[in-house]
Amino acid sequence: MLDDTIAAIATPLGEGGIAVVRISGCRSLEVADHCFVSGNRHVRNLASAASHTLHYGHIRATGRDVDEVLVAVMRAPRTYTREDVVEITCHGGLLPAKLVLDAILASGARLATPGEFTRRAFLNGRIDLAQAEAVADLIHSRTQLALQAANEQLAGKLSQRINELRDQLMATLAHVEAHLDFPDEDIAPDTRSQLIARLDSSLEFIGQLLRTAPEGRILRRGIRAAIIGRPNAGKSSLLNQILGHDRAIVSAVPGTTRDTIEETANIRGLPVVLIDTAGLREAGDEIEQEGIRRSRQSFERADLILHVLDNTEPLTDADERYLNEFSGKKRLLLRNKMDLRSALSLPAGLDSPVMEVSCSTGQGIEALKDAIKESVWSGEIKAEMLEVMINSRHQDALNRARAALQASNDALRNEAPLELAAMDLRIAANAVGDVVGKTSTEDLLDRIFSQFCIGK
Ligand SMILES: Nc1nc2c(ncn2[C@@H]2O[C@H](COP(=O)(O)OP(=O)(O)OP(=O)(O)O)[C@@H](O)[C@H]2O)c(=O)[nH]1
Ligand SMILES: [Mg+2]
Repeated sequence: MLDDTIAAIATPLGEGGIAVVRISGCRSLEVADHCFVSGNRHVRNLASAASHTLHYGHIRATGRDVDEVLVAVMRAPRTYTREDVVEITCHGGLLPAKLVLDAILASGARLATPGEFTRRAFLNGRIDLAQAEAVADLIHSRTQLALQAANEQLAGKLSQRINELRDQLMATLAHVEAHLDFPDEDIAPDTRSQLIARLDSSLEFIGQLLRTAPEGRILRRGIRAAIIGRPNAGKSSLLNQILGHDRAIVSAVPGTTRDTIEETANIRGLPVVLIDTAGLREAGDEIEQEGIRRSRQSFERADLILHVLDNTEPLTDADERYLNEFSGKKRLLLRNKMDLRSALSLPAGLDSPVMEVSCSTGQGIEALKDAIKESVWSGEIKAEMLEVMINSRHQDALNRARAALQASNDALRNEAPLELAAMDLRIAANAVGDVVGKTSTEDLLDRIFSQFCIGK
């Protein structure tokens, strides 16, 4: 596969100032030369150009000029893929980029699959699998905090810790295996306890990595916060207030919001998908009832419930029912309309924090944002772990590693045959290696890189 040359449009499809067509592979220069006409009489062709230089000219296909372009020549190995790379900057818009790509494909390149450039960077050893995943995280990140985490991972902060952990396990394994070679000699008690201590410290480290998983999930996927409450409580007003613009219709008529509305807000660096819902009530027409059914669906999928209560009215039976119904969920209770006279008294012994806000004046909204962040961001991560935020694939691998390591540890403690301890240790080391892709199947790579865009 790696001896063919791939090409794709690397910029988003649509209208724009410029677009870039990227080519990678051992025949990149030859392919580009096939349709490039240099505008500089000192540069005969790209194949003779120095690395990391830029060239003006035209792309020609079937005897006609397709576009006026600038071509970047980057020779292996100092490139994104570690192969020869040519990037053709052409005019933006769908058509110029597409025609340039067609010309390149007609000259002998193959259309790249999603993420194939990054896949090559991985296969050619420029980055490991965790770093490749960080490229996708970086592209998809919606807040600066998420971007920062992606950058740390791309820089290899996670990989470094994983490699250290794996080295540690391999060293312990070597130690255990050394004893296997002399089956007649019993392993000395203090050697045994040293090995156990080593495994304990590896287990502790895996535990620390695993504790970053919830935060990693939040940064990558965001959290879903459903805004609930009875009609007219001010749910849509809350959405608008947090977003900072009038997204949802607000009116004094109960039952205004009928469908669920989803918008992503950046709350203290976390991507939070806010879901405004139809107010919960029994009455209402068919449309409203459908809206309420959808509301209920979104509560079930929510990570956090923002329950809006109307400060100007006493609690109704329905309010109390909802207070009980969602008591098991992570939630914040919002006493809204604090700018008006209070007629609401809340029952004692509620298990959730109560925030006082006014969605008209904005009072209490900043404190609410802090509370939202606090409620989902554990803050339990050790300072030195802030640079790593593992994803669900890493979590799965580390969980496997932990189970195997635990088994190995038990085998040592219970003085079971050393072969057993060694076998589990090897399983653990391999599982840890999976995070950075020390061993990886085509299947796994397909799954990871299919999430990329074409041209990356
Ligand atoms: N004074 C005051 N009025 C508010 C406040 N929040 C909302 N309102 C008013 O309350 C009414 C209902 O607000 P909405 O945001 O539409 O309420 P909702 O919960 O989305 O209502 P439904 O969509 O019908 O379920 C509107 O007239 C708002 O202007 C507040 O903090 N103070
Ligand atoms: Mg509403």
